[in-house]
Amino acid sequence: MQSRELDQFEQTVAADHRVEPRDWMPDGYRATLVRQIAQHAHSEIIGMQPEGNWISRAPSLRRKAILLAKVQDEAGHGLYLYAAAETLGADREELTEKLIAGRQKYSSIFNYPTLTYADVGVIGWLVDGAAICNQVPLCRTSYGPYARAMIRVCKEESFHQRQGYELLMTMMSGTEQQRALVQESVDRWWWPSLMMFGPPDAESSNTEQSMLWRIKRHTNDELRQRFVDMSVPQAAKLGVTLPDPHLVWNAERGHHDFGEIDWTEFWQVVKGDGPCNAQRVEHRRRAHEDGAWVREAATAYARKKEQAA
Ligand code: FAQ
Repeated sequence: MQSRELDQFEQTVAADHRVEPRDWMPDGYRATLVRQIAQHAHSEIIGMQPEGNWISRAPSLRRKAILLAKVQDEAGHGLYLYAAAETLGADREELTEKLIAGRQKYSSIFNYPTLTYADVGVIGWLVDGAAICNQVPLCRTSYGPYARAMIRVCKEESFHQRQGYELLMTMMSGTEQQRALVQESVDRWWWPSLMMFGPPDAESSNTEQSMLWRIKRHTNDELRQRFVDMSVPQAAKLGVTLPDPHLVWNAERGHHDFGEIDWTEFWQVVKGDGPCNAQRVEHRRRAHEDGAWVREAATAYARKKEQAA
């Protein structure tokens, strides 16, 4: 016989109410959330690196200020998400150690290099665009603290996407060379952006259960399709070509058809063998070690305050 607690949990999820930290929840639900939220937090923190690479070389003070603010926002998103994972009993220090040891994942997209300044605009447009597509439905995810964190994160990501698109619009109305830089960058980032949504549904080990628990509200392929349909008119308005000869409107389906994603490349990157995996993790490890004195000082200060109280 099913326990009263499980009944109550299932009713909460079925009624689209939120599960809160003190509520009873199945172990698998808790473990899935810790896995997804930790990966999401790690992605935000590692995701600071590709764009951070251009802060010192932004072409004007205005562009530098915008980029600094964006990268700082990503740090903030990582912190909300680590805090959400802590409400499930996860330990932040342990999560960071697992990331550095390669035992927890982060999004494949951040293992590609940022070779030109146009990449800053294209990351804003396509990577933040894909992130929004994936995360807006997570504002209705069944776990309360994650859903609430997503509301603020999505507002900021939308702003990021607009700044990327505005940067690209400016470059596209510039010189021939600037337009060529944008096109070259779109050619490199388009396919990795489609990979952000995860493996095809048939190979997605977690989707079915996560949909039943209403952690995920749409499948990987549904969200990828939504992103393609959203990006095609944006690319046309911008004046760039998406690098896929099979990309065509299918009136019957009411969606764009698109070419086959290179899933061999995707799994290679996910398993740690992408162009920048080693560099990204090494940078994170160094930053963590360099920050040890700050954590020690903050802990000592908190202890002192506690004793004084
Ligand atoms: N990269 O069964 P599924 C951002 C793994 S934030 C690496 O389909 P699931 C903001 C997956 O973990 C971007 N690994 O998995 C920003 C699983 O492995 P596991 C991050 C991937 O969880 C913008 C295995 O493959 N966003 O961009 C990837 O149901 C600009 C099987 O996959 C989030 O994390 C991948 N792309 O669905 C920052 C959103 N895809 O753990 C800076 C929340 C799959 O079983 C600059 N997460 N894997 O060993 C999600 O929505 C889901 O976790 C998915 C994957 C959709 C990513």
